[in-house]
Amino acid sequence: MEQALQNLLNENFQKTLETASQTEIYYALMLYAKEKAAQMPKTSGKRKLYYVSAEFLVGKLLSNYLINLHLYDEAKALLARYGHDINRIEDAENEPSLGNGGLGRLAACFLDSIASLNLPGDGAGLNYHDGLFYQKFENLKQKEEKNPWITPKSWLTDTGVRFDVPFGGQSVRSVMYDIAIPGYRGQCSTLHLFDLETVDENIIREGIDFDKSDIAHNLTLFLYPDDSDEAGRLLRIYQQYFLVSSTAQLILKEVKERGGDWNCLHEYAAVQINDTHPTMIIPELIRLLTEAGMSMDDAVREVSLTCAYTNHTILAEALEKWPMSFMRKAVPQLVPILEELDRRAKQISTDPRVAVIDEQDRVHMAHIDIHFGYSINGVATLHTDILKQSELKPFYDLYPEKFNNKTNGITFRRWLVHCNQPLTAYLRELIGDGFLTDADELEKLLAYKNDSAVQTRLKEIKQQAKRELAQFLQETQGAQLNPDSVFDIQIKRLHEYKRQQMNLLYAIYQYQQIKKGNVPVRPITMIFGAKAAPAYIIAKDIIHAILCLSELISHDEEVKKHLNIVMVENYNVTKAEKLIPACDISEQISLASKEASGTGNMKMMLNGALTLGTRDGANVEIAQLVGEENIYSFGKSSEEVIRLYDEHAYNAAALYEGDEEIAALVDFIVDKKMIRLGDPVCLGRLYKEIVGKDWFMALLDVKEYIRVKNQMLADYENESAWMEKVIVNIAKAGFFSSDRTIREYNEDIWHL
Ligand code: 26Q
Repeated sequence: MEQALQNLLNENFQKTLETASQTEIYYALMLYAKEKAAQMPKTSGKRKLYYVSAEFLVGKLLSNYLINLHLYDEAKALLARYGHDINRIEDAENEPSLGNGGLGRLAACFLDSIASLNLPGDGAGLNYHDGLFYQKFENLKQKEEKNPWITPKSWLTDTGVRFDVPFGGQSVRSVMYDIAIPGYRGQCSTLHLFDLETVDENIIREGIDFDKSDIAHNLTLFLYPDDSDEAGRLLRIYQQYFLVSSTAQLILKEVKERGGDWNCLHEYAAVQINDTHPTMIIPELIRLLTEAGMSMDDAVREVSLTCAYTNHTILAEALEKWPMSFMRKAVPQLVPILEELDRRAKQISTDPRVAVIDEQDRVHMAHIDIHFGYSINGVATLHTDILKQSELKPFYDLYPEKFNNKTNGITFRRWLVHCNQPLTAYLRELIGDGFLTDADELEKLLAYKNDSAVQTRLKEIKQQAKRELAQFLQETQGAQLNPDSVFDIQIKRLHEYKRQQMNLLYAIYQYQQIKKGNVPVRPITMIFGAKAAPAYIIAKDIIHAILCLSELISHDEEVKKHLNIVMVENYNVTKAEKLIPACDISEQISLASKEASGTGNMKMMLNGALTLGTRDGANVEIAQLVGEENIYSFGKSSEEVIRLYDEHAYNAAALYEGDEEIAALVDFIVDKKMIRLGDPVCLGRLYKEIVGKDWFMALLDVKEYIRVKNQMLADYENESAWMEKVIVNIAKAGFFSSDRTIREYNEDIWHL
């Protein structure tokens, strides 16, 4: 490695390991790792998987490559000999901002597992130049800025492959870039990222503003452009079609190159549709096959045997339905196919709830997937049950055999080995290396749950991670964290259903208690990390309220000794990797029934945090695995919540008016102390939303939440009892390895 790096530094920068800057060393390592990955074998097999997704939140790649190529320790030692810390070298890498949250990170974990399990499968997505926006805080508010990440030398490789993508009236060209995905002790997969040949970053104006109708230049600039107007919504359709048309052409090209026959496409290809964003791949494949001479019946049958769909949400507003008028404008060539699919669906059932095109002339993307795909899965047991029993019940009655559950997972290579090296090293010392390829071996740790030496050492590893996080947040945003306080962390996209606002009410509760002289036994650090969609007003108001309270406390000498509120700027994968090892209390407090699975809950458990959670998503499975005594559950059940919605029986105003304690918390949002610091319009709007509507029922669970969180804080003081629970949580996390999830996808759906 040493000689190779010297050569690369010399060729590219006329430098040596002695003279190169950290950035130059990063580039040399990148080129070296890229070359090594290119030499890895690629799995082949008759049937190949295409995982199609609008998001791939891969995170920084250097360490991930080095770990999976088994070069990490060598690189670290080599750099140390030249006076460099590998972590500082990694700082030079930009994080690709190709995703937004759980669904995108899941896709990245899945690619890692597919490659590590030697399955023939690649990912297909878009090469957004500015990705998800960069979040800045200005005047205690979120401000969006562009987030460029591509540099002249990067992990991307231009494959030379080009496709024409026809839109109504014009045609654009896609360029296929590849990123290699090396598996751990496995082979190498590929992430194909399609870019627009004529993309032009110069059309971006102030912030993230640009001409949304200029599709010949804007298609691959941003992930989820603001879709609050028609031009923005049309752009989303253009983007989706650009992705699926390129992918469909790639699939057919590869099948042909491998000597396959399009007439039995499903024997050569499996397409996993990651939420409804790539759904148009179904009509697009049918269009391409019929244009090549296949009959409509044959094309529909083959495509239906090829495509499978994963549902990630039951929130009505996230279930995509597009007006047919948009489709006629953006993708007129698909319209006859969509109408044909609608006719066929109506032959199967006349129930309007399962129509492809509804009475208002809107096309329901999920309905296409279910009628014309061979599998539909939810992402946690509870979520799949809700899909079957309520959300998609009419479909379950039609096609019970298509429904299946695949509880999400995470790759331990990134979420343990990479992000928590001290914990990994200690686990290897205790239970050997086996857990790195067989995650269930973590259960060997159970033998040590009462071993005080092990508890002490694990506690020390946690303390070290907390000190490192404190230092990082000091350096990056000037925050002062006390590593001896409890670290209570909620990191995820900002959404009302995830209830950051309920956590804010807890912060207000603590603030008021301290003001009354009831100080907590130990200082508490409440950490938030979240981006709000640019057009999601209330979500931005919640961020503003959190920042106002944080500001208020930071100037209050009396309170700040006991309570510190920190909102991490621009929360992303890189920051998650620093936050997760430092977490004591993992906040998983969504309104029951609304969080399909959650994956942060799994990452924090694996890194020795205890969950404070509702009985929602994968929290339910965590509770089953660790036992009720090793998790802090609270809140109304999903059945109760679903009943409240069905019967329109939830009344936030009544809860507010009938309970002085609740009222005191909510009122504080518009207290003079807050108004003096913040924007009265935003704070007033949030107050009104909670009192008048509270669609995600924060007031329903807030009192029990406060009680259980206080119990948790009290329990934290009993170190050995706490650490025993921590050990059980780490030991039981093996189930949540994405290797297990991917094995299940392959056995039940893909059959590769
Ligand atoms: C839809 C229509 C218009 C504009 C945007 C969208 C849109 C964009 C992104 C809808 C949904 C998403 C992302 C969803 C997501 O990340 N879901 C999460 O998926 C995780 C992986 O399965 C789960 O763990 C989380 O529970 C779920 O919230």
